[in-house]
Amino acid sequence: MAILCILHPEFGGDLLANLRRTLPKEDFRIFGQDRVEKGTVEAALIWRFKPGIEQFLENTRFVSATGAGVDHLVLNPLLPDELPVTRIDCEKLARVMADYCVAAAFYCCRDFHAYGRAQRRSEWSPRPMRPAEAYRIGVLGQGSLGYCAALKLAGAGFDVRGWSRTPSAGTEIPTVHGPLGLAQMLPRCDVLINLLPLTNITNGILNASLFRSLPRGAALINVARGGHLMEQDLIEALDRGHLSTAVLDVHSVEPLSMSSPLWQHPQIFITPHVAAQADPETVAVCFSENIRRSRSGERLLNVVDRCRQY
Ligand code: NDP
Ligand code: OXD
Repeated sequence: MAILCILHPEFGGDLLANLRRTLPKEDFRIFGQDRVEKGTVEAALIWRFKPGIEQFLENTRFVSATGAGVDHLVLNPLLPDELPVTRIDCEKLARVMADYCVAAAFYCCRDFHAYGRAQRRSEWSPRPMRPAEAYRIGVLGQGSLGYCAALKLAGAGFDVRGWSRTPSAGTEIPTVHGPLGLAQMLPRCDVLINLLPLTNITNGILNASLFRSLPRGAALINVARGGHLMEQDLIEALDRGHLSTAVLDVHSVEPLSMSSPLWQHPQIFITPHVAAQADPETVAVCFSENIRRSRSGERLLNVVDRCRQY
């Protein structure tokens, strides 16, 4: 039996080397590159679902995402309904994401974006400065990544609130939940950070109506998925001056098309989906543990709830 892989175009080579080191006896095949017999795939490891792979998944025991997000799998009607889906949920990934969120929050709050534009005009124009505790930050999603980011932002001095679907118990961050909680939180967010999973419910959540609920001058940081954001609504909110800045790491189409108006927008800062990458050694170890568990009939780790879609 083989392990079928679709790997990240840039970082996949490193992962394959780690997988081969961790599971030296396994037969790894790359989808679209290596020959694969139908019915011989024991497990699959997928960075992004590619149509056609489903025909090889009929005897497959589980499919693992190579990262934390599983929308490309669980929202895909081609993925067999009963196939267990696992994901990467590790502390190192959460820490790297939290670093990005803290950097992006200071970038917005200390006006680095405006200073970058002023520099390009050779313009010396100091702006008022305030300490971190003067800024209220809302973090959408209080899962592995959102909670770690919220903690690190609070540690940096920001006044942080979190939002989740269900009530969070025993958290060090004040949290609200559900639609009512969101309506209460948004008017007090100088910066809104999105760390929700993309599901049928959260799709398009960063839209004109949500932006209207934010205070004038608020900034948006989207590090979750491009599908959360209604891009035209964001551009309008920035152009009207209702939002000040947006930091976008994720995009509805990746790589972001050269013709996208987001690239040239003066209030948008773009990074190429690099907020956090699961460390290849950790992915290989987690996957190898699930192979062992699946063979010995034990419960898999980090199984996604296919009904909840995350
Ligand atoms: P988790 O599954 O651990 O957490 C999800 C959180 O979102 C939970 O708090 C959950 O609430 C909340 N949530 C889900 N649906 C809703 C809803 N309808 N309303 C309110 N809250 C909701 O996810 P992770 O923290 O591990 O990852 C989050 C996302 O980050 C990933 O799905 C991925 O898209 C993105 N990501 C981006 C990366 C990048 O480089 N840009 C890297 C890695 C991940 P509850 O607690 O009640 O269940
Ligand atoms: C992930 C990602 O889901 O990198 O891990 O986006």
